[in-house]
Amino acid sequence: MRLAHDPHPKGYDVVVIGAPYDGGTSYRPGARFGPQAIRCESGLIHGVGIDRGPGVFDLIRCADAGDIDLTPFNQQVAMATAQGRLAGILADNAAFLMLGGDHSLTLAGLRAVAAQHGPVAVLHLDAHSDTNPAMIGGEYHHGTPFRHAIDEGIVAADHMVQLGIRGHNPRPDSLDYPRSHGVRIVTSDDFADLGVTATAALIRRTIGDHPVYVSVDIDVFDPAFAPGTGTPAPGGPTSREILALLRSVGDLNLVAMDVMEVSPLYDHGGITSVLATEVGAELLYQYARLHVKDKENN
Ligand SMILES: [Mn+2]
Repeated sequence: MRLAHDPHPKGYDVVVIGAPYDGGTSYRPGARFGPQAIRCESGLIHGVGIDRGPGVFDLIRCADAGDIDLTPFNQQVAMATAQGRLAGILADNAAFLMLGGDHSLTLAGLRAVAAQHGPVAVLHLDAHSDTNPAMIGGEYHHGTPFRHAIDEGIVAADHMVQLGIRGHNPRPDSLDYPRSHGVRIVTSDDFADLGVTATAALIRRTIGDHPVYVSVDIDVFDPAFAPGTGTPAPGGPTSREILALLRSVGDLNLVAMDVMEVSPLYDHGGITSVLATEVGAELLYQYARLHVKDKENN
């Protein structure tokens, strides 16, 4: 997005930061190359949208902090590094937008955010609930971050919405865990039935004014729109539907955002990275909308 590179950001509204890591991936690898592909395609974005008034970068201060220096050899070290770096960002700035990287790192993001804000509400857009138990000997992988977050008490599960869930699960009872903890699951079919407006209202009702972490797994989109990802799931929403829904999240109290699971190795013509950059831009717009509204109220 042509943002200035600032490796030691201080005083920004949102710091964009890459998390090049795919050690938690269970199927297709390559998400470690997500941040560089998203950045490459993000040159398209000027931060000024049609009929949207002032440009987003005229409303809020943003910087690109570069990538977190993540070892590919030790998952515990990588997780701790990510958490430390994101906590440092939050100590000196208002919010971050992390570009992944596989979804295991969202647990690091949630830990950093909870240390700052207490247990947070979550809006999680994904084909998968990511609340699985340990699998193939791995306790922490990209199918588990929200289970650990619930277990650790760092999210307010009864103010959590998972949207776009569909496809195949490792076990028949895979969704029992989140549902039994109060998580509101809106499947891909539910979303198609409800439509954008009613779904946005449901999200607003469930999350309320709680500080909220918005996590977007790019595989929430149908693979026709986002083939470049680790675990694609056919039968998902279109880019127009999800982007329309995201235009409502500025009604929420956003404190952190991420766009995860872009694997350029499986992409075609950069369409997944282009979409990821659009999602990131929309989240920045929504953060700006919230921020300007707050300024007007104060
Ligand atoms: Mn997923």
